[in-house]
Amino acid sequence: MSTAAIPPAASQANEKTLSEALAAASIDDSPSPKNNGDEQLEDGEIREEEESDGKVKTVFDDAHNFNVKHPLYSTWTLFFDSPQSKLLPKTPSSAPATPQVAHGGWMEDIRKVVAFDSVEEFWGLYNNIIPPSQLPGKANYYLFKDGIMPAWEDPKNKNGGKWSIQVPKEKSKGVIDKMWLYTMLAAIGETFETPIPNADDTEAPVPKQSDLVTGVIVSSRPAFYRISIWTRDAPDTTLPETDALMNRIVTIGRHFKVSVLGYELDQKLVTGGFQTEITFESHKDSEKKGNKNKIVI
Ligand code: MGP
Repeated sequence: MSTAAIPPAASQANEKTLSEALAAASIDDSPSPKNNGDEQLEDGEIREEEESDGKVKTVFDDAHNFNVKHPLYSTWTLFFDSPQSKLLPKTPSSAPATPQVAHGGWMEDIRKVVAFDSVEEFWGLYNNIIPPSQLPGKANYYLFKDGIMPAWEDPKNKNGGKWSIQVPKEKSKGVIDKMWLYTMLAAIGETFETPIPNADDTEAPVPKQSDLVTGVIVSSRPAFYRISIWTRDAPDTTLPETDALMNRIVTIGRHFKVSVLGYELDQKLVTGGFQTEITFESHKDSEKKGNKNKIVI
């Protein structure tokens, strides 16, 4: 697909936003207090770091000097690329966290913006970056979990696949930002994951829910936007829904369609006269031209 010229205003805004986010990264990249070993938080527990005056300040009390953070279940990293970002000098924070993963140069122009592990940091980031509707013709935001690179080659992605929806650009400018926000919220809130049956019946420390989603992506292209949800496993598409993995993958797709994007389950997706579908394909299949091994909902 060809690369559209970036309007100067968008290009400047893009660069400014990226530098601001990178500046924020130098603060936010510090190791998470919940991982420093001496004090573990339970899931959903709120860390209260009292200041010397002993007062707890939430973000609602003081938008800048709050001392309570609401931890996310996982740490997430936002990455970005655009034709413009490829021209910016590389910085240490843009280096892949797992340089040992061979990705044929794919990661070289993808820049790490910031990692975060709390609700407050997420909103701080969200409020300071340009939304997808303002991105240039060819650009992507990648929001990925726990040091996973947004590349097929990452070990956590290589056996996986993606759900995706593509919507026409001009007709979707008014909705794409919300679609992306709700997708990110569903990801960081872990709402795509499903409970693992019988996990409560065993004493062994088994996970209580699946951990299938590795990341979410929004892509701006000259004619359309695309939102994708990457998973670490991909079922054989010929299997019935009674297969456990197939069932979990289909559940993610339905949750995306109905709860995140707000469509009816059996609704045909037509945006401005353009018919689209929500489809799942494995990364291995998506490399093949004209791949037919897709799940469609
Ligand atoms: P794309 O951007 O995901 O698809 O991949 P799109 O939007 O249909 O195409 P575009 O040309 O408009 O961007 C485009 C190309 O990037 C692929 O055909 C691959 O060559 C390369 N590519 C994409 N991804 C996600 C990867 C990846 O994870 N690893 C590697 N090595 N290459 C990738």
